[in-house]
Amino acid sequence: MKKQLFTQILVLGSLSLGFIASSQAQVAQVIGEGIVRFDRTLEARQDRKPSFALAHVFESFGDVGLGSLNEVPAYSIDEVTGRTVASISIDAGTSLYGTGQAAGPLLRNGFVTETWNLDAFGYGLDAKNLYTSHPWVLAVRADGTAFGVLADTTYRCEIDLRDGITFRAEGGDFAVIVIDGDSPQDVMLGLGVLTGTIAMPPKWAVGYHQCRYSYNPDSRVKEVVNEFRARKLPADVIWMDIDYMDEYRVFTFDPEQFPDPKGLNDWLDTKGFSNVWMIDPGVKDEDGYFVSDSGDEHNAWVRDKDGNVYNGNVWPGVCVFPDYLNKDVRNWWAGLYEEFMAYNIDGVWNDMNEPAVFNVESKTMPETNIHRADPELGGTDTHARYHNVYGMQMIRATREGVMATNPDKRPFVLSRANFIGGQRYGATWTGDNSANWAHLDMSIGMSLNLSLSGQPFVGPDIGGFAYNGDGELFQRWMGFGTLFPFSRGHTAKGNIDKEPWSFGQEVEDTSRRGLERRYRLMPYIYTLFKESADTGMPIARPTFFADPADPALRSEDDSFLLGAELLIVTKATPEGDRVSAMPSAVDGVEWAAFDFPDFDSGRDSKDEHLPALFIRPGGIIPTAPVTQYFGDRPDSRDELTLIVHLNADGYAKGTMYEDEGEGFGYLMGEYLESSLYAKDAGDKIVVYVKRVDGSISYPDRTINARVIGSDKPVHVVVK
Ligand code: MIG
Repeated sequence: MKKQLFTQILVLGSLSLGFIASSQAQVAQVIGEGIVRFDRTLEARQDRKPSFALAHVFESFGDVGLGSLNEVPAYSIDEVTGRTVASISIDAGTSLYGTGQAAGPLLRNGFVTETWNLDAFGYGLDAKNLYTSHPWVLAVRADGTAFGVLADTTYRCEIDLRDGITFRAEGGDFAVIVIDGDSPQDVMLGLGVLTGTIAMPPKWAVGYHQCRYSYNPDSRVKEVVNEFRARKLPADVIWMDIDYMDEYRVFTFDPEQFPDPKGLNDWLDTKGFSNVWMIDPGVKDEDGYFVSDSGDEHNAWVRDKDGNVYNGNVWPGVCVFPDYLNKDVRNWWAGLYEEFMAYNIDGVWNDMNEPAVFNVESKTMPETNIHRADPELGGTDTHARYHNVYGMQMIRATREGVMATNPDKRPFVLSRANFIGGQRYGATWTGDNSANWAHLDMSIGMSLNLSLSGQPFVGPDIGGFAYNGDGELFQRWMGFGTLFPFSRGHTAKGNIDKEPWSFGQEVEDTSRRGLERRYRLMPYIYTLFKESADTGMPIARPTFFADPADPALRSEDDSFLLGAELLIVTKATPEGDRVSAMPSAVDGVEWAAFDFPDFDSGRDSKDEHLPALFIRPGGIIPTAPVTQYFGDRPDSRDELTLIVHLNADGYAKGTMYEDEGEGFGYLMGEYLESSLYAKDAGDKIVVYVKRVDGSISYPDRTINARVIGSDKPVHVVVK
């Protein structure tokens, strides 16, 4: 369908038969396969502001008449608010998703949200705006075909889904981009083309992360790490929150509590732990403090409407704020990481970058503040215009600094504030959630809607950030939280301990099983990261992706898919009594429940606190032996177990991507991509593992296959 449209447009364009637009009429141009960009008028097109969402400038393939398109936004100006309005009507049976970090359920029909990045500690289910902004809606029609709508504006923008799709944005005209697709998956690929994709992370970042506000002093960091290893709880990363700093001055270390950060990081290396350290945007305004002084010299700070350096209060007291919209400032900021990363730092966490400001009702800087944005970004203009991309430009600069310092390593940056397209620079999480059942429940839908908005490397604070919660809540949350793309336990200052062992043996055992599942599934999960880096496909996907035309799946958000093959069915209520809608059987073959029968951890009875796992009919999931961390047991690549579920034709397939897990050799072909096939050959089942791409040699290894529901002998052939 969309291919036809594309060719038709190209023909039109090349014959110059495109219609002639009057300056007052709405215009549309094709910018990609199935992708059309609309402007309210020809003038609006000519004056269009540079896009932050798009990965690069998209030239037009030619104009297109509105009459030939499925979805056309109706533009107007709201006379009361002055906002520019763009509406798209939807047919009955159309389900709406996306809108970024939306509080409440997965299905967004009927909800109103707004893009305005906000420090929203303790947010509720009715939050209108949260930490990140994604003016984007994915619409799935009754027949399972889909389209996506991007309002390409950085300004405050209401997304009203009560009657169709309506964007109401401040700041004047904006383009609307519509992606038309045969399926929601198809639309996600289009979004990947438009807004870019994640970079392949270091493999350690795909492991489990342990955080709290804060692990201090350094001896406490070591204690926690030693517990993980002693208790055989797989984990890869430990996080240093703000208390490591010298009175919250960024790029400094508390001389008493963290006297030797390099020594600490070197010690962590010996334990197989990677480290992530926090850096905030607010710089203490203080003579003699090197960041403050050198920022002064570089004219780095955001200014107020009168041209004075803007001051706001954050952790260190009175602060100044780098103007990340400006290239020279980004370069200066990037340069600060050279010395910092030399402490053997692996990853960086940029927090508070909405930016959060304490002493004001708006919780951020005045909208009248001035940013000296690069001409290509739009030039000097107000904070109202650039507020929603402040965090995104911060992590852009951070990433550049980390890369420049360690050019042979893959950077890992986590950001609290972000904007659609910001997946190009870092991962994101769902901010300061709370330790209660409503938030446990919501963490699934919220992670999925972020995934559907171009942010695949995402997850919540497992266990809940605000408040304590109890062991049962923690146990259930760890059970499925270990399967989110970004998997990190975290909690706020003053709360009880929330490590996997903090609630006693039973909770620890469940946590271990959850963690072991993640590490067993690592070959599969890592393959999904590669797919996402290549194409923009989400890693965690809503269950309706299994069958987009099935109306029963459209509001299902207790379960989710990892990739296309694995369905994870959680129990998201305290009673665990809510029944999840399951994808239908395919030609009579059901999705099959499976588990790892040989948990190392003792109890062999089924753990009711863990989510149930199902494999798609016709799917193959590659798994590995449990490791305690990436790089543990170099020989673990010597063994693989393929979990196979044959479809009605006695056939299954899958794929597997492997590389060194670090560095950029993979960009030069140093990887191994294998096709996995299984086929019922009557008296036996034959499983093929076949190289399709990449230059690294086959590891010498044992490959086992477990065919669900079959007693036939299995024969594995490596080709
Ligand atoms: O105002 O650095 O969302 O994860 O632990 C709180 C302390 C500042 C907010 C982050 C949270 C982090 C905390 N930060």
